[in-house]
Amino acid sequence: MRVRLLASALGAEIQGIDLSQPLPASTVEELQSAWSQHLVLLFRGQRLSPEQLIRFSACFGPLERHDNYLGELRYAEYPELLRVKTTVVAGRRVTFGQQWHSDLSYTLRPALGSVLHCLAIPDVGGDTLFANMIAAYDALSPTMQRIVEDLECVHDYSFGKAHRDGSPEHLAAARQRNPPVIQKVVRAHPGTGRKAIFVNEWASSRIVGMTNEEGRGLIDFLCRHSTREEFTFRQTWRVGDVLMWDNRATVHMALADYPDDAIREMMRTSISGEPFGR
Ligand code: AKG
Repeated sequence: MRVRLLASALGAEIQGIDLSQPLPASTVEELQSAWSQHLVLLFRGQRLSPEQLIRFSACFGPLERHDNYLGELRYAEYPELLRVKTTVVAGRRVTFGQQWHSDLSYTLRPALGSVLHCLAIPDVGGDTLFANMIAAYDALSPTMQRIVEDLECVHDYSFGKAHRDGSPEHLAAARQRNPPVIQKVVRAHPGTGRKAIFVNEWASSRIVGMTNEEGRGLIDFLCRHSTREEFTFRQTWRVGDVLMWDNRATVHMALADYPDDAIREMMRTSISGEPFGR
């Protein structure tokens, strides 16, 4: 197995592994360790069936069943799989994940990580950005680190742009399925003990115990700060890519910069995480 860095902040390509085959425990251990270190791992040139993607993902923990998602985003036979594709919400085109976010941060069990397999990608555009929230935490001043250390933040699924811009009925249904939850603003990565900012543009709506003006000021600063260019890696997709990200210490965003009629489709699994909110 060879490891090639993809950016200075995070991301590594792993070469020499065929993910369609069952992996020996020693390889899974090596991947775990590379994943903790680089947070995003990319495998090129894979052609996985749904079963193979599920088997590979399950090497890293139990998988989510995506009950929150409906209709065309689901595979009837595979509850562990999500179809990540462009949809229309209330008459508007929505690229799945087009705001910075961390998967399932709006639940009490945010995902440990997710694995995306590229099936179709537009000729132009459709990249995904990732940001390293550990590097972003480390770059805060000691005074700001002390300020955010014990803060808690409300994460609200319906806060996301796709829902806010939808119809009132759509917003009400999203809110009913996902009541807001409270998460710590700083969390330690269980693999390395390093602290990460856990706030994102999609779901972080307010800081517990602060006025809206104070809290929004802080959330907006943390979101802007943590997605500064030097903390990011940009994935330009090829069909057959498999990419896994650590959701506890990164945020990501799909870019909606491709033509309206282009097809962009991925198959995703998410690995269940431990509760760490309140
Ligand atoms: C997600 O699966 O959470 C996404 O944000 C999708 C990312 C992508 O399609 O590039």
